[in-house]
Amino acid sequence: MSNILRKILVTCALPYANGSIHIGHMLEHIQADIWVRYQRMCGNEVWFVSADDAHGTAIMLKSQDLKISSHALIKNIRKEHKIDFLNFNISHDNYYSTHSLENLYLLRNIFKSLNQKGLIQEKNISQFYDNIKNIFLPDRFIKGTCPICYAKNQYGDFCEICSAIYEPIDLIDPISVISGTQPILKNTKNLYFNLPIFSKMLKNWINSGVLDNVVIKKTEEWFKIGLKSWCISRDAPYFGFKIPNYQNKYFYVWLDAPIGYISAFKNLCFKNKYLNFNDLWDKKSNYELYHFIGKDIIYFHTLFWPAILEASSFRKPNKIFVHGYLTMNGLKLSKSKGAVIKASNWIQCFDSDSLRYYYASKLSNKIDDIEMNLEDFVQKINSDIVNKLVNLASRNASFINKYFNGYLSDELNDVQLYNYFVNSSIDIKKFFENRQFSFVVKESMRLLDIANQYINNKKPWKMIINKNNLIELQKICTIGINFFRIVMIFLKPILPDLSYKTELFLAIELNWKNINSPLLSHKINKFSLLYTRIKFEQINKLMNLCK
Ligand code: NOT
Ligand code: ZN
Repeated sequence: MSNILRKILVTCALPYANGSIHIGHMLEHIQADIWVRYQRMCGNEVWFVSADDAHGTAIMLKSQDLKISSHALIKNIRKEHKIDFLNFNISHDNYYSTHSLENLYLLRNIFKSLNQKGLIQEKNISQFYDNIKNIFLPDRFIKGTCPICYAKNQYGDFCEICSAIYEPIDLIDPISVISGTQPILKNTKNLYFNLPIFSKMLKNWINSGVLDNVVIKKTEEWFKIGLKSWCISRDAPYFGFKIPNYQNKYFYVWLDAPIGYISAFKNLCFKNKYLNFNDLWDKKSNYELYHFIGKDIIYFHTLFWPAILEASSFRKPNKIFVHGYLTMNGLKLSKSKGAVIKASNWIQCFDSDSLRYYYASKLSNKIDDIEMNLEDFVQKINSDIVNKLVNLASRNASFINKYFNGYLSDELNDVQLYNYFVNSSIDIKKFFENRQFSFVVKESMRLLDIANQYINNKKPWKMIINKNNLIELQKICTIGINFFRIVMIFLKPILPDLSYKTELFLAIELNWKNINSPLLSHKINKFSLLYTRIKFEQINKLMNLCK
C-alpha cells in the first residue's frame, strides 16, 4: 500500500446541539485531527467530516427552557461549535448538521429501502410516560437501578457500570429525569427495525479486522444476550424528522444521527465538484472509511449502523476507532454530565497546541480512560515544548543569526547522528498510523534529549571566544537546527500552530518528503519567540471561568 496514495474519509461522532463543546469532545476531534493531518502529510487524499446531532427530546426541552424555537437553538449552537473547533485547529472539511435537506433525503431513502425489504415492523408497546410533562420519556431521561448489576442511578437504556443494554421498563425504580416523578406506562405503537436478521452478517463483520480486540469482546457480550429489534420511531412532541404516512411519529434521533456521516459528505460533494458521492458510499468504493467514537456509543456503530448500511446497500466502514473517556481527578467528563470545562473557556486561558500536545502524550489505540491533571499539564508543556523543543531551536538560532547572518553551514559534522534521527521516522510513521500518539511524543522527547545533550557537550558558547572555531561553531548549530527540524516534522500533525511558526522561522515546509536531506547553506529567519511558557496562575483563571 505504501506508494499508492490512499483515499480516506474520517468522521467524528456528532456532538449534540443542546450544549457547548467541552474538552471531552475535543479529545475525540483532536485525536482524529492528528490522524487526519498525518495522513494528509503523507500525501493521501483525506476528507474529514462531522456535524451537529440536531434532533431529539433533549434539544426540544433545551429550546423550551431557553424560550426559543428548536430551529433557533440548533442554528446558534452550530455556529458556536464551529468556532470552538476552529480555535483548536480541527481541520474538518465540512461541519454539517443532521437537520439538513441531504439528511432528510437520505433518511427517507434508507427508510424506504428498509420497508421494501420487509425489515420494518409495527408493534404495540407500553412505554414510560411523564404525566406532568405530557411526554413519552426517552431512554436517557429515565434513571433507575440497573436490572443486571443493581448499580443505582443508571440510564434507561445502558448501564455505565456493567455496560449492559436493556429496555427502560426493565429498570428497577424508574424516575423521570424531567419532572423527578415516577413515570407511568402508556400504550403506543412504534416501528422496529429487524436487527436479529443480520446476526450472521454482523458476527462475520465484527471479526473481519474492523474492530480492536477489546471492542470485539464488548460487542460479543451483546450477541450473547441476543440481538433484539431496534425501535426507530418516537411519539410527538419530538424535534426531528416526521415519518411519512404516520401521524405524530418521528424518526428516532439515533437513526438519522449516523446517516449524518453520509449527508455531511453529500453536502461536501455539493461544495467540491471534484468529489463524487457514489465513489465513496458505493459498495465497490475504493475509499477507506473510518469512524472515531467514544466507548459509550460502541453498539450503535458495531451493530445498528453496519446493519442499516447493509440493508440499504451502502458500503460499511473499514474500521471503528474507539477511545476512552476523559477523566479529571477520576471523574468521567461525559457528554451528559455537568462538571465539564468548555472548550471556549479553555481557549481563553491556554493556546490550542498545548491541549493537543497533552492529549497526544496520553493517547493510545486502547480504550482506557485518559486522566487530565492540570498541574501535570502545565509542567509537561513547559518541560517538553519550552525546555526541550523550543530551547533547542533558540540556542542554536541565536548563534546562526548573530555570527553567520542566518546562514547554515554547507555540511554536517555528524552525518551518522543525523541519519539516526531520520531513521526514527520509520517508527514514528507506524505510531501515527496505529494511533499510538503517546509513542510519537515519547520518541520525539528522547531524540530532543539526545540533541540537547549533544549541544551541551560541544559547548558552542565557548567557541566564540576563539575566532578560529567559528566554522566548527556554525556546523554544530547547523546540526542543532536540523535536529529541531526533524522533530518538528514528527510533531507537525500534533502542533499545527507551532509548525506554522517554525516554517516561517526556518523558511521551509516541514515535510516527510525531504527529511533525508539536511538543511544546508540555507538562510533561516530571525528567531522570534515560538512558544510562551505557561504559568500555574492560568489554571486559576480557568477554574474561575468554570465556576
Ligand atoms: N450525538 C451522539 C452522542 O453520543 C453521537 C452521534 C454520533 C453519530 O453525542 N452517530 N452514530 N452512529
Ligand atoms: Zn449494570
